[in-house]
Amino acid sequence: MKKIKTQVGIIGAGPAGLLLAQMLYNRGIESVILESRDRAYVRARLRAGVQEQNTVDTFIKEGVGEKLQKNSMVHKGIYLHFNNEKHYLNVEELTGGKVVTVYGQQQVTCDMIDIREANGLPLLFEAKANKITDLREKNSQIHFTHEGEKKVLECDFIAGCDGFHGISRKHIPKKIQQTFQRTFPYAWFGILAEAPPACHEVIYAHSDRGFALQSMRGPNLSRLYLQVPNNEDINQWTADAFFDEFDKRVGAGYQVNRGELINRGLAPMKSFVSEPLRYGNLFLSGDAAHIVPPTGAKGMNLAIADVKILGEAFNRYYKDQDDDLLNRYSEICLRRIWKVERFSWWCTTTTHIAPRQTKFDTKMQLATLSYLVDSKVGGHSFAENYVGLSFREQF
Ligand code: FAS
Ligand code: PHB
Repeated sequence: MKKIKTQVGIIGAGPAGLLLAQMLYNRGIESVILESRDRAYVRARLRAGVQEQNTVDTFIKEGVGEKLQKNSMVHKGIYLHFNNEKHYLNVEELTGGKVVTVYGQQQVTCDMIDIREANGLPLLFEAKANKITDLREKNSQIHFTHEGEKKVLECDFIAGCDGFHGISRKHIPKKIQQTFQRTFPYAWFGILAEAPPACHEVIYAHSDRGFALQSMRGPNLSRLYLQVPNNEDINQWTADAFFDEFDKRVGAGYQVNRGELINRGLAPMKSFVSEPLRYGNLFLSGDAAHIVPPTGAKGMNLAIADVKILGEAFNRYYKDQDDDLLNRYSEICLRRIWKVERFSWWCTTTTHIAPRQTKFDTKMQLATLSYLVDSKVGGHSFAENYVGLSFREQF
């Protein structure tokens, strides 16, 4: 069986795996990325849109932010629509200058793939990791299938960046693993429409008909979401039915710009955390370790925050033979992960209408939203989470 060796074996070419590989390359550490899907599939995935300042700064610092700097949109605030009113939360003012950036996960994924391949670095597509062994030995092994052959990647460390449905989390022994989860009784029906967004910044809309969100992927691309039941048949919807419903939910005089639907998808909503993030030579990052409902725009940002710490931990190990940050990796990440899980859960339960929700529940949601817009403290609390919490230590 063919065996290849490297220092860090990375499972998954999503934002976590690709950024980690770039960070290691910048610090002279070898890695190989194994990605089960083909190149076209990975490059076509839409997903996240809003990036925290920490995420943008990290992409730029690691040399993958050039196109982001040219083509992204900076947002200084958000709109909250409720009770058929529209309110602006000036996030920049509330946080003393911090903003968010809209640049799709798809775009940043393609940028990192292009740079990885331009540098001639190993990124194996259609390479499915099947098993991980020897996690408590000096060298660990990833057993994978590639080009119809069974192969082994031998490495010092393994980064499980293989997302929620990957294999790496399953290699943490049940006797030390704890998982926590909540599945929400609704999902997001998301579309991409060839039409300029009617509002230049993101709109979060609470309505008795359900939640709606207006975002974008460029000056002429609207990214729109509607809360729907988990089992919604999204193919039954015509474009006009979607746009009509969207206008009703956003309200306050808003009129969506209509255009051709070029993508539609149904995203389930779940909160999930698996502790710890490490077992022996295996380190989990991103969706492999945690999932948040997309309402707070945190999924990819949390993945990047994990990797920023893991990349620095590997750097200190190989450069200074210092394994302290590797040993503290799980504890440091979980401290931030749980705060972001809370924010994402709170954003979701405050803005979405649950089945059998009572009138009192709805009044509590409206009072919370009203508090955000009427109170500087309430607005600041939302804003500091939205732009991205700072780390307790600097990395
Ligand atoms: P990813 O899931 O992106 O990447 C994991 C990679 O590992 C995949 O490419 C997968 O093919 C690969 N893999 C899996 N098993 C493997 C194996 N055995 N061998 C090799 N490779 C393997 N976040 C937001 O902030 N806003 C949003 O609007 C939003 N919308 C989303 C919609 C959907 C449908 C989904 C699923 C997620 C969404 N997210 C959103 C969250 C999303 O952006 C994730 O947080 C982000 O992709 C996490 O990145 P990674 O941890 O790299 O995992
Ligand atoms: C998106 O653009 O996909 C997006 C924006 C804001 C969110 C969630 C998703 O809160």
